[in-house]
Amino acid sequence: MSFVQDAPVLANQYTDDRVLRSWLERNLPQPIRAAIEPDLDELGAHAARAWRDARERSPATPTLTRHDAWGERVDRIELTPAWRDGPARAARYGLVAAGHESRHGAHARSDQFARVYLQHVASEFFTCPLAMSDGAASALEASGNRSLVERVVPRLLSRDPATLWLSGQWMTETSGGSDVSRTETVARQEAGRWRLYGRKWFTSAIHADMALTLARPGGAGDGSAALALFHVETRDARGRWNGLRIERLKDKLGTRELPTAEIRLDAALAEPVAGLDHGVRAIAPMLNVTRVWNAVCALATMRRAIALAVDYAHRRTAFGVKLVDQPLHRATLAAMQAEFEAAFAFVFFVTGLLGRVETGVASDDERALLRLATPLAKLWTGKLAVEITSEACEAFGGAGYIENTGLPLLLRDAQVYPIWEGTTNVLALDALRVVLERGLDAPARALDAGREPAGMHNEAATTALAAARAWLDRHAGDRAALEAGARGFALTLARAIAATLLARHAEWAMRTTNDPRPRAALGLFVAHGLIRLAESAPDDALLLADRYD
Ligand code: MFK
Repeated sequence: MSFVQDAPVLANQYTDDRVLRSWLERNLPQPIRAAIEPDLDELGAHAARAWRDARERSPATPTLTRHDAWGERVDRIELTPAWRDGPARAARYGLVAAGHESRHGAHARSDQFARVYLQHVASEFFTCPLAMSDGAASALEASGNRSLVERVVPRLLSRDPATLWLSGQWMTETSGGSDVSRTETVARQEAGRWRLYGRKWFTSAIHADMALTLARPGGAGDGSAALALFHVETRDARGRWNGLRIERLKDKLGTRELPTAEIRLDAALAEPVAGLDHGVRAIAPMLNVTRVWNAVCALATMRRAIALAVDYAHRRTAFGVKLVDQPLHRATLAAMQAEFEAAFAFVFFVTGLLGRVETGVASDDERALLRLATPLAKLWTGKLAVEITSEACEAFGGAGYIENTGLPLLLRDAQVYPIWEGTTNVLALDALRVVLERGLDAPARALDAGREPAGMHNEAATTALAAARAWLDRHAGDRAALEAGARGFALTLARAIAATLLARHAEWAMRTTNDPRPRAALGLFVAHGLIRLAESAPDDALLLADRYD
């Protein structure tokens, strides 16, 4: 009989994840850990089961039925099995609620995002509507609109699937994904009520109960300051769509379980959230929360890819030895793990910071660090998830290119992280703007606070931060050069911050548990280089082609 290769196996993704466990041990007080550990253990076991069961199942996608048998327009969406379970699991584990509840104080966000990190891949991106619901709750709370907060937020934060609401975030139109200032949707006041007219081009999770969306009140001028933020409930009291039609579901590279739709708004009843202008400012708290989700979910995908590749390396033999004993393969896996551990240290630090800011215990410096660190975490981890899932597919050879191994899915899904919630370049420009307006001193002070000596690796981070500052000074006043180099600048800041945080964790791990692995990860991460600064703008001639003359 010919040889049959063992498939990779996932262990319980909580008990098997030393990086998560060690971070929680250092950063969460023991009583909180004890309280949440049973849930984390269940989520980790579910992740392992879901991976095993997925092997037996062909991938499912949602379907849209536009008309019923008699021709009536119904726009009915059938969700996939994991999505039908989504609300119950979200409510049971408080995947949104835990981040807003007071019992764990400033640790609420870290508790929540540990849950999200464990549930994300198994949820088949049900985390997307959860992220938007979480962001909507934050934006509504920040808006000061008491009646909306009282009516809607308890539903978004519900721990009962019967009352849980999901939210969408409808920003993108054909005229602009990054540049929402060209939004064409208009809001008109008719018989004292606001109604929306227009087309939204990407609406993730259209089956949600509500959405926050941007529209231009009739008579308002051009540009983004004239946009207003509206709350829309997607269905009326009888369960019919509220003035919206689903034109089609999107045919996407990945996240195929997600019902992403093009919709037409035709007299959709809506309610202004925070006045009739400055809608981008009003939705910004939502963006910042969903960007943290994006970073956490990108990390979860990296962790899944590495866990599978490492398990396989222990099962697969080539040239007479296990892959894990092949020096180059081993080095490749270690390099992936090192980048992942640094990203983990950064992203979970951000979750802690978000919790501190939201519960009012953060200093002004910490607020400044959170504003900068959020786009940095999102942009870096989005790119890294694509790199690591691509490398993981390769670690399986041809099997990594075969659909029903479940491996290509990781790569296709990962490609969404750098795109949605702001592309890498949009976020790099956001980070640059924050630094130009507010400087780097306050974030650097916040990062330094509580610093433990961590030897030469902290020196590498300090050198990288100094190089980033010098780059800023060198290009001061040269807008084009600053923008052209914004991505390298942002990546340098992200890597320097990550090295600082991982160094701190590595010191702790050695001191308290004699665990050398975080230090080894740090050494490799630093060896990959922290500085990504681009010293000169690309030559304009590179992009010239005769047909553009
Ligand atoms: C599994 C994980 C799931 C994650 C969820 C996935 C769901 C996917 C759904 C989507 O992808 S929805 C589409 C998301 N779209 C974007 O993220 C848009 C990307 N584009 C940007 O972020 C642009 O930079 C932006 C739209 C914000 C630019 O708009 P404008 O019109 O040029 O506004 P401007 O002048 O930059 O900002 C307006 C105000 O908002 C300013 O404040 P002031 O009015 O007080 O001056 C800004 O400071 C403020 N602002 C902008 N971004 C902010 C912010 N404030 C705080 N934080 C921010 N991030």
